[in-house]
Amino acid sequence: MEKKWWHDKVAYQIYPKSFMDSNGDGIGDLQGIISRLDYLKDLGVDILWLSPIYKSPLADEGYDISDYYAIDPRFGSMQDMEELIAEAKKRGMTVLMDLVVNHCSDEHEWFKKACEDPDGQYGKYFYLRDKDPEGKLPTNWRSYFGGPCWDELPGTDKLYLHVFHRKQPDLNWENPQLREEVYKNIRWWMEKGIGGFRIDAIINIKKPAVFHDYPADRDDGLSSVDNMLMEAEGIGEFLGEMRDKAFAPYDAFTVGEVFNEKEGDLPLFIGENGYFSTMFDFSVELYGRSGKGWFDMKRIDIDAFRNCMFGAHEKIGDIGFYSTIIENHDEPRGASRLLSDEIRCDASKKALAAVYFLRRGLPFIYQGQEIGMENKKIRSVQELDDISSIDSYEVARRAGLTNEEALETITFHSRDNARTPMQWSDEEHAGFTTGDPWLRENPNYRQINVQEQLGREDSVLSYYKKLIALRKDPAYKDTFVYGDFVPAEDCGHNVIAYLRKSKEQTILVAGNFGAQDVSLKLPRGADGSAFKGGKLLLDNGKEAYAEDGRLHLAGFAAAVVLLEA
Ligand code: TEU
Ligand code: CA
Repeated sequence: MEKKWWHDKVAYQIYPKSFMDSNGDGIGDLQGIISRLDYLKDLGVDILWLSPIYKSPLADEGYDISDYYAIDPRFGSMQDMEELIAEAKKRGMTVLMDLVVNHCSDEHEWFKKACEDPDGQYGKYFYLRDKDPEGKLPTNWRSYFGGPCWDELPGTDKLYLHVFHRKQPDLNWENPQLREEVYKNIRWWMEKGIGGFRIDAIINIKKPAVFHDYPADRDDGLSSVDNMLMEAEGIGEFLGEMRDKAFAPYDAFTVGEVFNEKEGDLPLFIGENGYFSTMFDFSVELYGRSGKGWFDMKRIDIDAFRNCMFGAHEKIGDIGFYSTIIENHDEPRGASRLLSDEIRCDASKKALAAVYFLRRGLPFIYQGQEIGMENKKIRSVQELDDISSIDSYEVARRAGLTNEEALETITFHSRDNARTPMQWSDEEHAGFTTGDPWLRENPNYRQINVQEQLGREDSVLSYYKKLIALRKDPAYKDTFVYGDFVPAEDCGHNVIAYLRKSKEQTILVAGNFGAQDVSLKLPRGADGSAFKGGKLLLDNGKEAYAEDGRLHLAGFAAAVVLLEA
């Protein structure tokens, strides 16, 4: 595999609205991020992905953009953005923007012009259809955030398509003029000195040639967007063109948010000269999904988590590099979803960190993950900000769940969990703002916060720093970055263990997610002789040692061991 500058890096996702507020209006902003760059540098991260900060009505918290060339005043100014890029660069870090081009905002001027003159140039930027006198919609597709994908184009006798919220009209990628507008914007941002993009919801840009209904899959008579996506062919033409015209001239680093690529498409997406540099491994996020809604999702346990991870590596093999996560701004907190109440503690949070972080791939840390932030209890539906959670609550109620049951589901799955203010200290509002935070903080900030963990040698934060340092240690880097990923054979219940193997080294990464002690047989080396023991490169404060051909792990222990014959 051709080596790239980003292969040995560590990435960090910032959700700007909740990261750090510099002016007391309760909303995180660019100056807030700048004020925490030293914290991020000290943590050891290199690539910063910012969720959208463009001008936006924030109907979907910035994933609805009304001007691709402007910063929303709530987050700051273009000057602040330039300062952030420069200050990051000074510290050897690079910034990624979020590229949200499946849709724009209904407050974008393109959409306004389409409303004024649907048959004109800008009408062709969207998917418009004539209204049926009987009120039948063009298709029965259900939008991701609930309800039909079609709404009235204001002031006209037409409808427009939106696979997300009605304030997020889909852009018509079949129109070459629209595509050129997108590429122009990408190049403009690259000229500003960013490192590249995280690419939002990109699989949705290709629709089937003919729009038609699919069998209804809920009693609302609608059908999941997934069915239409399955039928859509030829996304590669758009993605290849975007790569060649916009990314390649700048050698942009790109990470695709791709949920449902077609069987066998992985090499096209992230193989040699793929459409993107990398894409997220979402196998854990997809686990247990149900067509009925969040309330019907199957909960994941450690054994299923391990199977997802191992399955992903089997699928990708040597094709390319995944980006690995345990959470992001659309997901519950990893420590809450992947660690059940019985096993959640600092040691298991560290074990979770180790097993995902040392996989083959580019690790992303989501803000607050490094201190072990958790889901918050949602007490009432009025408290919810996230449009997707509000819809999912209603879906659960319609399916017959009680208010309490529906809230319990939402508490577990809500996107708001990831969006609560970053917990900097035990001061009021977690040190995030001197004003009223836009979203209520998690009350556990009194216990879980950066200030308390900084400098405490056995904190989750200190452990993340050690993990990052270990992955970058010149003595092992080649093995962690390019070594093969080989599942350990002897992985019992609640244990996740694998080998990272280069020509010179075999490193065992293992976590015990149960309270009982376990022991695993060490594998054989390349020459067939069994490993007898090894050098412990990192522990998590719980007893772990390799001896007499076995690795011993106390309850909740995690170990990274350089194996020796
Ligand atoms: O998420 C995409 C998304 O919401 C998923 O629903 C995905 O399309 C689906 O699971 C495929 O099976 C991105 C952003 O991360 C999210 O915050 C936005 O709300 C959304 O796109 C719309 O821009
Ligand atoms: Ca602010």
